[in-house]
Amino acid sequence: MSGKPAFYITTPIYYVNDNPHIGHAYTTLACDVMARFMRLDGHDVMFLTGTDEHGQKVEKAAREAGLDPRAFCDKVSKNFRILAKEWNFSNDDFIRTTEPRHVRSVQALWRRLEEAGEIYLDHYEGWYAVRDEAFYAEDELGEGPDGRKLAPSGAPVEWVKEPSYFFRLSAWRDRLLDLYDSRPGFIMPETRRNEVRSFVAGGLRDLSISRTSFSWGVPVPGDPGHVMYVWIDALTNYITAAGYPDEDGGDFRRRWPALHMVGKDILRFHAVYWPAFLMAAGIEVPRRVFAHGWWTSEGRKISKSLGNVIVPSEIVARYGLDQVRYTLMREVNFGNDGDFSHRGTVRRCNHDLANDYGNLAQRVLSMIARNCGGRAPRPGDLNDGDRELLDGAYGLLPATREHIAVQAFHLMLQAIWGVVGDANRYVDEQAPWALRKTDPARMETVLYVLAETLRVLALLTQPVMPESSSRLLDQLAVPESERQFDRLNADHALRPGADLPEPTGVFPRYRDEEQGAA
Ligand code: ME8
Repeated sequence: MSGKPAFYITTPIYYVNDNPHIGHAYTTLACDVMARFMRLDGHDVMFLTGTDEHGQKVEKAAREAGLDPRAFCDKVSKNFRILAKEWNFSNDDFIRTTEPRHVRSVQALWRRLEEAGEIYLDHYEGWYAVRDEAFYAEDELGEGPDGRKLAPSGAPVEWVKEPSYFFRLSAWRDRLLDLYDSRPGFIMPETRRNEVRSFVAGGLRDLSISRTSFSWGVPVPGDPGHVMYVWIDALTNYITAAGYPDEDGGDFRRRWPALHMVGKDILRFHAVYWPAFLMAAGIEVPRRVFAHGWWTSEGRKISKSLGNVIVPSEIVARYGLDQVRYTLMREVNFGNDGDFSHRGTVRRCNHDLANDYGNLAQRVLSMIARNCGGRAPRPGDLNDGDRELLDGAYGLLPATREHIAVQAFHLMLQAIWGVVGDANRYVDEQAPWALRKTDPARMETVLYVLAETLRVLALLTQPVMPESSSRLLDQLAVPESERQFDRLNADHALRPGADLPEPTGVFPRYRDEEQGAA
């Protein structure tokens, strides 16, 4: 067993009623960046994603596709695996709720809750939205233009009346409030925490956790006429993948608890139901639930009917993978809503990547190739300006760590780009091309300082842009074994005189034929 601190991060498991779109890619990307950062920073990371395959919504989608639910799930789940490959996601596991390991786990959790007296059999009568897989109270509903009742999400609801097992959620109100109050970082961002807190403070109803009117789900232990409510099934995936129900053997105690990254639409399930289930079963609650914002496309809600669904593989083909990864992580303050637009993406590709970062690298590496015989420059004594740039670069590790610890991906990138800007100003001020004739020794020092700054930058951009950063590090002859964050200091600085390969550009400009480059 490794002595490194463990870190476990999860994406929601996605419904297989639909193919992956930008929203799914976004959540998983945020987790991937976090997982990559923590791995590079010496943690023993587990990063989980997967698919949510049971319930009425999936059963209905399968029927509409003319397929048996299992065959349908196999087919769509595969598309999420393909997405993970296409987007270079580094997930360590991919869970499907139809797998035997999960069925065993969720039945074990159910039994645990039953033994603890947290489950009772009764009748459910009320509103249900299949699209949300959620129960709603009368006072939560609105009305559509045709007078039909709608859930707050806009999903149609239907009246359901059937026998059902219930979880004693109402009894957990005060303990949930204590949890939110004693651990302010449990739900983030803070505005979302306040929303959840007031929802819970308003009182909780017991939760219906089984259904009898369809069969595509995990059978309730001892009463197979019922299948479990899809959310108790789905949420349990997070402990299944950590090894539950083997709590004492295996990795469970080391892995669990996790940081759950979710969209704001499913915060209530993660921040209310899930910790209540866990506390009731005597299992530790998650480390944190972070709810990020919602993407629109060119200012409009993304929906199939508007025909503006953003297909992850299409934007990658158009702008480049690392370009899209960077744009999504930079364009929006993580936690807020954002708009994905062609203009915005081109601006990020051309301005931040091609001009600022790419051009810096290209200028420095090609000056080194031309003027230092293809070797890393040999520095003389450093002056204050040289040291200032390098100190700024080395200071990025503590700064980015702080941002990552609160999932502020945009601030992490802003901090890194602060040093990119400093380095560009330094090149202009120092004008190494002029020093070539007047003071070649000083030119070598300046180019060395820049190359070392680039090494630091390329190490730090790895979590967001793994492929491009790796190409930059190759051009600086940094071996794969020296790309961990413990190398982000002067003790591991670029070796003067090291052979460097021929430089090539890493961030091409995006040229828009119709609209001209932005
Ligand atoms: O809710 N902007 O699955 P789901 C940002 N199976 N993120 C978006 C988005 C958008 N426009 N659209 C979707 C489920 N997402 C359940 C989860 S977990 C135990 C079970 C992302 O396929 C966001 O993360 O409907 C949202 O929470 C998730 O996709 C919903 O995926």
